[in-house]
Amino acid sequence: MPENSSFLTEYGWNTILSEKFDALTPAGDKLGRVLRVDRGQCDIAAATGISRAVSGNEPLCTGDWVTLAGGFQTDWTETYTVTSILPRSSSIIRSSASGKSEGQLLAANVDTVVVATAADGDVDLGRIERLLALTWESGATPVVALTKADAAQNIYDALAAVSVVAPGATVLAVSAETHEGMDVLNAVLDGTVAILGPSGAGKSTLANALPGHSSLDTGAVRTGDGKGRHTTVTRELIPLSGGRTLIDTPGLRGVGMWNAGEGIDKTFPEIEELISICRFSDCSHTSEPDCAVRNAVECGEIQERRLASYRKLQKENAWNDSRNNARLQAEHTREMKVRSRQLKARYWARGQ
Ligand SMILES: Nc1nc2c(ncn2[C@@H]2O[C@H](COP(=O)(O)OP(=O)(O)OP(=O)(O)O)[C@@H](O)[C@H]2O)c(=O)[nH]1
Ligand SMILES: [Mg+2]
Ligand SMILES: [Zn+2]
Repeated sequence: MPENSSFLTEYGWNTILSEKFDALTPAGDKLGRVLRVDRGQCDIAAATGISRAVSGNEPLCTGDWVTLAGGFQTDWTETYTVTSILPRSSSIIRSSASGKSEGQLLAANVDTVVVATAADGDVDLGRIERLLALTWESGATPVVALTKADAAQNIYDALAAVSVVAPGATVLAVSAETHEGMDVLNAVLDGTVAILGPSGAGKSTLANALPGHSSLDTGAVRTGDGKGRHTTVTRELIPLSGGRTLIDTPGLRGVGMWNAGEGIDKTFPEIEELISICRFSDCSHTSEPDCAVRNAVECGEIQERRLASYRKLQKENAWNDSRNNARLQAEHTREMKVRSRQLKARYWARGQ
């Protein structure tokens, strides 16, 4: 354990991590956790308190455990340099919004993901499925929270619809206003918790209503379309009670699939199960005879919408995979060219 680690305990440090990371920490370096990243620098929690750190070469992410060297004094604060990122137990990655063929890391070392959806408007089932796929893929455990239950037209209908798209996940109705469901939510949150969902879903309000000392900014939704105003602008890690931590995130505009094949399968287990009993092993579940998936749709066991959603996510994932593979291939070719040029130059120099 780093000396004076009681402060870090509030940020999730424990004996299991200590066993894992102590050997990986260079002598003289300190340990820290990334709370917030902004322009090449970040806020970190270290045993001595909260400080600033300059990022190293690799891109950092909120939730990362890092080793630190330094720090030198700048004005009032001690600034460290990040010397390495410790192995991540989980990474939440979406396909980057910029359309580049790279994934965007949203949060690291997350144990529980709260998929937040406001129950006072139309519940977007497709978005819940997307968030579940990237949560399952990351290795974290999802909890779907239907927020603003106090303002819902019919919370039971919403719960029923969401339960269909979230097999294997806990689905809860909660209200930060009346505190309905908050005890149950608090009980199922474990370790590092990340809250994901669109702007205005009530993510920051929910985080503030959990036991802890959080005072995250919240903002009213727009009148008319009920959309949020993107109040939260950075991903930020804060302590919760009992050594747990929470990462509040800005509202997600889009959630693209990134290397999420297994996550998609786990999101649609009832479809996955049927695929193995289709007559043809390469069945596309469109018009083949004895297609178990189509049969299940026809007799109403599986919703048409759900099958369409499964197909869409798979297609998108395959497309992003292939773009990523093409990028990796191009990088590899470039690297090989450079190496062969270097090798040629060396032979040539030796021959002189
Ligand atoms: N009635 C009701 N309103 C809520 C509840 N939770 C949040 N709200 C309201 O919803 C609005 C948006 O809440 P935020 O917590 O800022 O939403 P957010 O998901 O953090 O939004 P971004 O930071 O923009 O991504 C605020 O006006 C909140 O007061 C709730 O349980 N009940
Ligand atoms: Mg917010
Ligand atoms: Zn089939």
